[in-house]
Amino acid sequence: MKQAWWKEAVVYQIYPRSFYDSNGDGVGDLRGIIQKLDYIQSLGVDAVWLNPIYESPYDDGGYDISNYYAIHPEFGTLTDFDELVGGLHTRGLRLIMDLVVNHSSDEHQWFVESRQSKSNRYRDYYFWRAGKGDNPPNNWPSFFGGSAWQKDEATGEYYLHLFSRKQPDLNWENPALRQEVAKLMRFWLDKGVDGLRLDVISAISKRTDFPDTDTTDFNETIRRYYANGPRLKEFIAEMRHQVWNHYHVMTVGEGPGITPDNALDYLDEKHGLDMIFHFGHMFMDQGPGGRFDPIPWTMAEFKQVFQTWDDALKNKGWGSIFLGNHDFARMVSRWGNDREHWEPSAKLLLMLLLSMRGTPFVFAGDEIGMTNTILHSVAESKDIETLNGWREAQKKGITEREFLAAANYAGRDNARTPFHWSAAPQAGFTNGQSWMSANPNHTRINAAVQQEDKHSILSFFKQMRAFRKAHPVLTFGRYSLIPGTPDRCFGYIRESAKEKLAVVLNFSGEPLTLAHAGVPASASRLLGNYPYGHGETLRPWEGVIVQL
Ligand code: TEU
Ligand code: CA
Repeated sequence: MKQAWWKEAVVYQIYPRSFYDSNGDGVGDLRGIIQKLDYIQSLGVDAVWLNPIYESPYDDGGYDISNYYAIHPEFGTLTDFDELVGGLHTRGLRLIMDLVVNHSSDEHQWFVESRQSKSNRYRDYYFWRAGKGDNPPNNWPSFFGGSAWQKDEATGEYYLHLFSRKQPDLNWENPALRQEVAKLMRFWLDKGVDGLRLDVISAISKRTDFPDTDTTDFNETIRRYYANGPRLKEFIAEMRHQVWNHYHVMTVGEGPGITPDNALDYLDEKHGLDMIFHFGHMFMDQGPGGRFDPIPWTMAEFKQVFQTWDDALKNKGWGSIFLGNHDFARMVSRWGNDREHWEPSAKLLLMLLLSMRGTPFVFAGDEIGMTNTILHSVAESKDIETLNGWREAQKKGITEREFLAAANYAGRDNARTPFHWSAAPQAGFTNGQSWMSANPNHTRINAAVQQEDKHSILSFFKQMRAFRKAHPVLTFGRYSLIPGTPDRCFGYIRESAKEKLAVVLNFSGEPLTLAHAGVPASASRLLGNYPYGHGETLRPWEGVIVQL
């Protein structure tokens, strides 16, 4: 297994709009990140992934880019960007940019032209099809509700948008478009960007005959119709050969629809991606209706996802490990216990994240145990997925109370509230009027109070990050689940020629013994998430790492 910086890195994901506002306009910005570089460095992380910062009408949190060569004015300027890159690099930190090239904004010049006429030179930068009578070209649903096709009056044809109507899908069949993408990638790589997180890269190759989906299970539709298209490997290889191989750039592809069986098709350090984000955990509690159709998840499934993906990638390719990001509920609320066991369960999840094989991606705020928020009405939501989801729910007679329960459990607003810097008003995120209300619990949960507490979640995160660095077995060692343990016990072995550790995590409020995981009580304990005491019995949400 070849060494590489991104295999040993811990990546810190920042949602710029909610991280820190330096100029009092209520919106996080690049200068705000620059002012927090010492905090970021103090975490012991190695790279920062920024969600999109390009010019955008912000219909979908910046994932609708209207100019790939400019910084969104609310976030700052290209000069600010260069200063941020310099600030990161002088601290030995790397920068991963989020690139959205499955679709653009409908306000991008290419689409403004494309929609004007069927003969416009940019017409084929997007997918245009005639309808079937008064119906769209096929029955594909959008991720954001309704049809994935929008009729455009100017030419009477429909254009494809897997996401919002303001996010028309780019036509990668068109070599001219692929050259445009290569060019914009080079622009950012020439500015010193060290990595690219490629948004929905699994969907860039379309089945251009656009067959109807034959299932109502949305994630099944993604897997069989939107992702894994006929030329996906070819398009990725073209970018690898034409662009990425000419830079020391890491590429991580966001891959909804990629499965353990086909992941290796896309992972290849010469012809493919370096890493992917898979969605084994993320879609586990989504019913056939997708995000707002939540179903219960089980620990058996949760553990199995790790096993399945480790089996898929252990000999070739490299995994990424994440339990939350800007698209999902806060991990301590979703997988832990953000009520009576908030602190130990937040630490336990960080212990899991940082003791798995693969590159951990930590979402800003999870290092201090930020929790889900509560929308009291759908109108409070800032997320098109939730707002559109409510529009669709109403058509099915679902009440606002029922929909809010699903949105407060699984909605993306949970992950996008301002970062909790302190107990000050608006969590110290801004001294203006924040674009999104801070979670009221910032008075209790914030970086300032945790910086001073050696037993805080923040302090534990730094300790755990240092522990991972001191024990390469956690990065490169073999992973094997300890079988036959009670569901609430997630125990696994990390093993190399030099070291063998057992990680035993009590995913419950019930006591557990090391014997449940087949670990001798005499095993020497190297690290735990409880500040005091330890012994044979693991307390609620207690995690330990022992030497075997
Ligand atoms: O998300 C793509 C996606 O497939 C899912 O990961 C995610 O659940 C999404 O919210 C739809 O439910 C990427 C970005 O991470 C997301 O923020 C964007 O909204 C989306 O692409 C479109 O660019
Ligand atoms: Ca600002």
